[in-house]
Amino acid sequence: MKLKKRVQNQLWSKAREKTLHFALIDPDKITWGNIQDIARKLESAGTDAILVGGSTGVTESKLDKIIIEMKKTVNIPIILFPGNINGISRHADAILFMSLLNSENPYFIIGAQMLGAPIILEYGLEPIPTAYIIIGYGGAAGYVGQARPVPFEKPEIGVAYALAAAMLGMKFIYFEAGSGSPQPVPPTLVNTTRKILGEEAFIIVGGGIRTPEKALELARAGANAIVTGTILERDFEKSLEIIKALKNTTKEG
Ligand code: 1GP
Repeated sequence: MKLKKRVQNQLWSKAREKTLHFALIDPDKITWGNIQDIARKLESAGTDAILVGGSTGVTESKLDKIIIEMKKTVNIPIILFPGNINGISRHADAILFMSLLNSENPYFIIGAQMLGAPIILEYGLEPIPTAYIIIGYGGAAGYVGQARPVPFEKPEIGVAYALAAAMLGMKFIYFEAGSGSPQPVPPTLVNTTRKILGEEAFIIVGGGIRTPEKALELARAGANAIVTGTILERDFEKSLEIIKALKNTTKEG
């Protein structure tokens, strides 16, 4: 078995230059206009990948439809962001193959992965091994995933999860405050994780990021990629501002 690595390699190499932006599209929440037009605007503003997925209301046929449409117009990778095994589409470029480390239910730590792995292999999708750690608010992902969220004011517990993930060989670490969270994850969580794990970790941060200032603060703390979802649905122009702000981040040294 030889698993693909093309998307991961592309993300690592782009992340050496700047902090990336991932636009999250929830198939259950798209109410706005033309999906092709949206994807084209996101790509031309500078987003680096489109994540597709959500915690509720996702079906494979909805995913297929959205992804086929977007692929007609954009070249950036389209990466699945599954909440369960119904979040797999053969048309995507890759899938965040996540383990929800702080779930209280082993199904979300390894059960869904066991069910999904043969399907991913059959579809020839690239799995991106990702530790998913839910912090604070949690939102639908926290509720559905039966997480015991790490308190916002206890970032050291989040760091310990990231450290355990690294020791288990996971390179991608996703700190999730939950979609629509009143606040993003604390920058100190990102900063401390970066200090301990160094450049070996690809840190993704999402949940509650709705302004360029917050996105830049987390970028400065050491995030490799910033995910925004809700702001795309609520204020599309604002989401383009976030993307453009991140486009101008450059790595020191
Ligand atoms: C949710 O991290 C993502 O899984 C994005 O969160 O919808 O708050 O941008 P928002």
